[in-house]
Amino acid sequence: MSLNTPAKSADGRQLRVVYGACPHDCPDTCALETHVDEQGRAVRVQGRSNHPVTRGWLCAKVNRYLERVYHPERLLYPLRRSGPKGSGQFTRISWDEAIAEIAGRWRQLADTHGAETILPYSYAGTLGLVQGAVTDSRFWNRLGASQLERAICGHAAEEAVLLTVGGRLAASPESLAESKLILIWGSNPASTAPHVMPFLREAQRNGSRVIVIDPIRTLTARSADQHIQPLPGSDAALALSMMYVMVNEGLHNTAWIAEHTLGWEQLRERIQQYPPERAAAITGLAVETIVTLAREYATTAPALLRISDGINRHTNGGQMVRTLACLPAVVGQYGVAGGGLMYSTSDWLKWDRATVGRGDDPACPPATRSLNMNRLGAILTGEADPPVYSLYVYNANPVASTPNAGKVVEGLMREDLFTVVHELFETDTARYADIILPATSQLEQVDIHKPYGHLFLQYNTPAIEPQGEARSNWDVMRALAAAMGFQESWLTADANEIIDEVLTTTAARQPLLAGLTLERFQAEGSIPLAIPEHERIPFSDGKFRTPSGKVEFYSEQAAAKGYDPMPGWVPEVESRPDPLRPATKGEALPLLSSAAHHFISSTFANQQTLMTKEHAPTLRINPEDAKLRGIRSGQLVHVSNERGWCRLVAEVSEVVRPGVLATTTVWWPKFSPDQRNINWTTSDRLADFNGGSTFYTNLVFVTPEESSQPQESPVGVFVENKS
Ligand SMILES: Nc1nc2c(c(=O)[nH]1)N[C@H]1C(S)=C(S)[C@@H](COP(=O)(O)OP(=O)(O)OC[C@H]3O[C@@H](n4cnc5c(=O)[nH]c(N)nc54)[C@H](O)[C@@H]3O)O[C@H]1N2
Ligand SMILES: Nc1nc2c(c(=O)[nH]1)N[C@H]1C(S)=C(S)[C@@H](COP(=O)(O)OP(=O)(O)OC[C@H]3O[C@@H](n4cnc5c(=O)[nH]c(N)nc54)[C@H](O)[C@@H]3O)O[C@H]1N2
Ligand code: SF4
Ligand SMILES: [Mo]
Repeated sequence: MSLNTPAKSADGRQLRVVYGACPHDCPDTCALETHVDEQGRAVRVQGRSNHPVTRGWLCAKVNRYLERVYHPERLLYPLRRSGPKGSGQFTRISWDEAIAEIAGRWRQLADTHGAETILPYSYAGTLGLVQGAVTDSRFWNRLGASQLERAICGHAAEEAVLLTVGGRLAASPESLAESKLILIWGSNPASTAPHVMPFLREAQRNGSRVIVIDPIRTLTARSADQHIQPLPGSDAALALSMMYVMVNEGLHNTAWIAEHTLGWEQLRERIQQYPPERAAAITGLAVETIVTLAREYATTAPALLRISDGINRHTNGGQMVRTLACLPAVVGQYGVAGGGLMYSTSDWLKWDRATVGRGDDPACPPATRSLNMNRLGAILTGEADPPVYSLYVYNANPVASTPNAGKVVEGLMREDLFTVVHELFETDTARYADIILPATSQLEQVDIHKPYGHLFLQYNTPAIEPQGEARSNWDVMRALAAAMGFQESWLTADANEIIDEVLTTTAARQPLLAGLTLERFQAEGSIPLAIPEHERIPFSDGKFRTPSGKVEFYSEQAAAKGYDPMPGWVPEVESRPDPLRPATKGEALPLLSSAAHHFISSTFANQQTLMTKEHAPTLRINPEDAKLRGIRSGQLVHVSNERGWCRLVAEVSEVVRPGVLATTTVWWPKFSPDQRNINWTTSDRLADFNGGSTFYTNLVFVTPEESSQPQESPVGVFVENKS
């Protein structure tokens, strides 16, 4: 085991300090240090103090990382199902037995039905290069398994940004200090990117105003200078109307638009359809609010627009984000220090794709079909042809986290489906497995992490030995490759060899990696990308990565994909026809199920301390709507639509406006009432762009449970069901 620093004394004990990276799906990608005692036990995980974004502290979740690593319910050995599917009955087996059984089943499937009847399903358990991207591709390409269209999170937003400016480039959050106006639009960094918050506070101290635009009064909204609360799914209309005000008051940046954009005349026409009176009727905001916001945004510089993926999870999410991405161009704020769009830093560096996946290697069969992960339930219950006969799940918990989860369970119950789940815990998904494999935590594995919220790469040195017989994702791939008789060196290489190779091939065409070697990462842990000072503000050279080299208001690429080539607003597929009319008692209302402060998707939602802090799977409902339905705080409510139902604990609250509902996700079904969560109601319909998810386009009926009394401590609801 390699170590980053020699023995160091703390608390009177000799502790080793090991540098690492937070592996979770969070833009902060914190630099970690783990303190390990003489017995090889990790005693502390903390943020590295010399990292300019981590700055020595971790979030409420990862502060509790050791509870996760040493959790009494960690899976320690491979298991084989010994009872009916879903019964949770398993018997311990050896790794050799497990690998031989999986390889045997897959060989048989490949021979009889073709390898594309095998589907790997994974997402955000870890964002590491090796335990994520390489594991997601190499072995599966060699096998010829079905590809997974990884569209559950930000697919529509990514495409929207690419169509408009051609690259996901943003400045590092340190740059917020230079902004004079910051619009945080459909994003909740206080919970989902907490290391942005000190920079936001600094900006406020420097005189910047922070405006949050979110249907929910989130933690971020509460600390802002102004909170604007539009109806969900209406934001494209709001943005177009802001442009209307700017254009009609001459506040737009004509010179910049002329030089750097394509399709302004068409956009002008579109804008004229959105006078503030019309936008007010769509968004539920006052005309005055829209006009003032437009004027402030157009006349304050630098003005930064921050978005994240939350806002894209609607049936009109792609167009919503595309319209927002046009706003900075109308006021000429792209390329300005402290201005522009802060979405993601993902495209500063792209790992060399051919090395990561090896899909072009002659040993690999031709590329297979790609199945959209949002449709998992449908895929398993008849949509796929040929059917999927084996599902291999890792880095994901689909029974908790996919839309229309009831359908996923239905699929997992199929007797002719052979399911393998590689996990740290017996999640609701693992319960339906035929074979469960134990996975390592981040303290037990090697990896390197590319952030999407700042500009440092982080290497992760293992701090402790694997718990029990746990193995990393990649080590399982290597074992499966060997069992399948695949002998390519790129399937036998270990994690460090792969990192070395990917760094080398990527550096050959990416000057940003100059001098960033494996050895340096092993010694230093965290290293900034070598971006020259004058290139640190994206698009400051006026060059956009679109086909025209300009900001594309009009996008030929969008047209070719069958989308509206111009930004625009359409109502969500599920929406109240007249959202300003007070809702009647029996009417379905839109429900947002956004990120919980103490979980990351369903990760951490089995740690008692964090579950207790998160309180309960609640339904936030405005006092007006609650009164009409006879709902009191603490009472169980029945939440349903044609897809399914679940029960939540009511929280009557003004954090939502009348006619809008909210809950936080993702609670484990098995720790929820009736062993089901909100994803029994969410839709597996795809977004307007790129096959994206639509969790937040979800109309539900809410009724109080007749027999349910308000509970002092709703936490009991899930603890009771803990099995
Ligand atoms: N604590 C915590 N951190 C996380 C996660 C987590 O689950 N918990 N998840 C991680 C992952 S996977 C992701 S993708 C990111 C997500 O990070 P965010 O995008 O910040 O999180 P969300 O909660 O999905 O959405 C942000 C906000 O968008 C708002 N929103 C939804 N629809 C609309 C709309 O139509 N209009 C407007 N204006 N606002 C809207 C929601 O009310 C919500 O407050 O966070 C990452 N970090
Ligand atoms: N209703 C609703 N549902 C949502 C969302 C929402 O906002 N609302 N958000 C959606 C979003 S943005 C996302 S990104 C998805 C995320 O969906 P998923 O990617 O399924 O994320 P999690 O549910 O956190 O499950 C990740 C699992 O990976 C496991 N894991 C962690 N590290 C490793 C490892 O190294 N190896 C292996 N084998 N396993 C590991 C964890 O224990 C955990 O159980 O959820 C989506 N679901
Ligand atoms: S989840 Fe985000 S904020 Fe928390 S430690 Fe990881 S990277 Fe940092
Ligand atoms: Mo996500």
